[in-house]
Amino acid sequence: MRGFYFITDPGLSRAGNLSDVREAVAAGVRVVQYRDKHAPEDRAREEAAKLRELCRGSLFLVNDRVSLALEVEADGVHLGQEDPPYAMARKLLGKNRVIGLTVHNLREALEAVELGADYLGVSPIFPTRTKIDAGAPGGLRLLREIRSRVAVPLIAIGGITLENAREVIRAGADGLCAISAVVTSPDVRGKIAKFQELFREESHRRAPHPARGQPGEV
Ligand code: 3NM
Repeated sequence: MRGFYFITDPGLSRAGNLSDVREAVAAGVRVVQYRDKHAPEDRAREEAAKLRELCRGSLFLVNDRVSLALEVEADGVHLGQEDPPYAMARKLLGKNRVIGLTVHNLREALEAVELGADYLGVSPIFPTRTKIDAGAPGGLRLLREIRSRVAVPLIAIGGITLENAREVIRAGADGLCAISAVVTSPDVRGKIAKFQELFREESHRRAPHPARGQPGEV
């Protein structure tokens, strides 16, 4: 889970989901999430199946749509607080698939860990225009607070750019996602590579976390 976490956004993308995911995989991204809140089922199925194939070497997750994840043999799902409840998703997906949960505060984070979430999306860190209902930003303070209490991987999201990513990593994020900063770029691969470079630069200065093993471990 360490490094850049890619999420599709067909509304913002310059080149489209397929191209973006190809570029992300070429940049060495280890986790790709297919997120399209509006695509009708048949189009979503067609696209997710193609993305699944592109992501054979990476973890391929589907946002929200558990049955779609099963149909295309995704590696798991990412669920928000309003998406299908964790227990139902776990029952359908079995114990080997990954389930990530979005959390907005410490209480939700502790609940998510208690439920058995494989990783947490901590959001939004900074103000974002990409998700209108993202709520008030929790800032780096929220990330540090959750980090101090939780050992599962934390993926930071919301308003992250190349300019603020380093402090997000330093606050304890294992991974981060930047949607608008990446998919609106004419060079998706190059942009992601710059985020990956920050992780490499920062990994040597991270102290080992007793609950998480050595820095740089995935
Ligand atoms: N979820 P950008 S914020 C997909 O807060 C998503 O749950 C969020 O986009 C949440 O990197 C967000 O352009 C969009 O700010 C993040």
